[in-house]
Amino acid sequence: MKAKSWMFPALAAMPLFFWSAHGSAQTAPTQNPEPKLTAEEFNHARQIYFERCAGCHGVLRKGATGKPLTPDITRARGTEYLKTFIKYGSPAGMPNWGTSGDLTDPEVDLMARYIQLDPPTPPEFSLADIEKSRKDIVPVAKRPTRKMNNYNLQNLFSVTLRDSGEVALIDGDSKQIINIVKTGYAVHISRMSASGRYLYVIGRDARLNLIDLWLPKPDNVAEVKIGLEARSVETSKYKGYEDKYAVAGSYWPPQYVIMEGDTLKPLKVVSTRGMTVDNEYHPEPRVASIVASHFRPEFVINAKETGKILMVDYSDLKNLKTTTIDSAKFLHDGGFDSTGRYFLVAANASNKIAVVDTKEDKLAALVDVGKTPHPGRGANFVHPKFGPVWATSHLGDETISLIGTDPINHKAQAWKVVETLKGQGGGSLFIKTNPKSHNLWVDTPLNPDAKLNQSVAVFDTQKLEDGYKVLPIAEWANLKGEGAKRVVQAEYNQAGDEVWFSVWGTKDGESALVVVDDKTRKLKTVIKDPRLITPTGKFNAHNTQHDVY
Ligand code: DHE
Repeated sequence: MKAKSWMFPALAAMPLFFWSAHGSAQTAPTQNPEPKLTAEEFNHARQIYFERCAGCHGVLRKGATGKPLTPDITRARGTEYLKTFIKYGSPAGMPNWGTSGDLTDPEVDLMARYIQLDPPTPPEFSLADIEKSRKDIVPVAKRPTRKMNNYNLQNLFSVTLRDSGEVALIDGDSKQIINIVKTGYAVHISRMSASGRYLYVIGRDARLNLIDLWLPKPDNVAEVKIGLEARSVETSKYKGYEDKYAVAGSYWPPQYVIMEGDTLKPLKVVSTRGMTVDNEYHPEPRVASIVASHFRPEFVINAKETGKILMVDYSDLKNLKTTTIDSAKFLHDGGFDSTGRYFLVAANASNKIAVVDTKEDKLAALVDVGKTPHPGRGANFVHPKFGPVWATSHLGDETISLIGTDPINHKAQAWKVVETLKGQGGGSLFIKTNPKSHNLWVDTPLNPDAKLNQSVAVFDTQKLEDGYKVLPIAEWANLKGEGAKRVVQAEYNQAGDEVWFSVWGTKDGESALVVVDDKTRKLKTVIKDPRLITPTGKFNAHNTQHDVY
């Protein structure tokens, strides 16, 4: 990857002692001495930190999903301690960067030293900067006025190719790759426009791509860089506003951007800096998940560090109205209940799920769950005893919490954990089911035990007392070579009768998609192709467009 502009281009010419001068003012006398890094090492470490660490620990290293890593803490720990943690990970969700093959021993050593230095602060990114970066690849006037291909677009999958900076568009019916589209680095999510025509793809490097699925071969028609680091994008879905606006949230700078849906022209940038739910100022409240309300012309924008949920009314961008809902820290990922009215979002470091009523714009509840909930978008099903529930698994323990979501017919259970299941282990990232299925799939890609991170657990939602079965997904993929083979994120096809898993290999090695027959839980097919480099998230067009999970 190319060096970023905020990577201090003058650094290479600077003497080494320049860096060792930083941070010493905060250093307590009992701490370890500040490690020395060459300019080259510093730049390499900063790049690794951006790609691997910033998401959990924050650009300013104040902590969120991961622990704070400011020099007052890291220098008290010292290089050897930090190296062990980075190399082997922890069952609470810290990946085993060394033993997985993602980082070499010298890189582990480098990172252990780097995080004992003061974090550099990247620059801001204004509306003018965003507009300057925008590319009108196929102007609206030159785009088709009707669908120009024969693909069943509702069953198309957008598959993140994490380390190649691309998405694979795969025809869910034939399992053939339609196109490999260039996108930002380590794409995080893909979202569909309300009409189902446009696909929005956001990279970790905050590059947003707009793909027109009506082209003879679906491809990019516009692109923009909305900041320096980002994870989320969504489009306006309320009646009368279909496909009109897109919104993207950035981790750095901490802000969100509302754009024209078909050109990505930025219209409004709003900072999220401010007070936390504990009334302390936070300089870096990163924008985590964003969803579009079905009940009002609003985006539901989750500010991670402040624990504030912003209901942003997009009906009048000049006189922008926002309802701010206090919940808990640190907000991360989430999804709707089966009716689409309630949004359930993980406040992961608080071990809570916040429930927002998007019809009334109010917090419905804060529900205590297991350690560090990480639902992805969660899983909705009808529990045989307690009625409709939404489920989350956890990064920090092996439990799965089922929360009642029906305040009308099952009032006593609404917004309470009605049952806690025991899964394979901690390190779970995503849980999934489908309205047409009785299977509840729970992955464990961040568990350090290869047996767990290479398989998936599946429950029968109608016979939960039977416990789970384990499917050896990575074994079925039969990948060549050593290294990580993490099984990650189940996603259903449009019909809800097959479920796709990524087997996330190393950048230079083989990866695959494994398709399982949902009814028999048997292997249906393995999709392998040299172009499928490190697949992670998969987004079925129908399920993403209609919030089916
Ligand atoms: Fe994700 C969703 C942030 C690590 C794959 N991830 C999300 C969302 C956020 C987020 C805020 C919700 C977006 C939304 O709904 O609008 N993810 C972060 C991080 O900050 C974190 C912890 C660290 C980082 O550096 O990025 C992180 N995520 C990962 C991974 O390591 C994963 C497994 C692979 C990767 O791409 O790096 C990963 N995240 C995903 C996926 C989703 C996601 C596949 C969407 C799930 C869905 O079903 O909608």
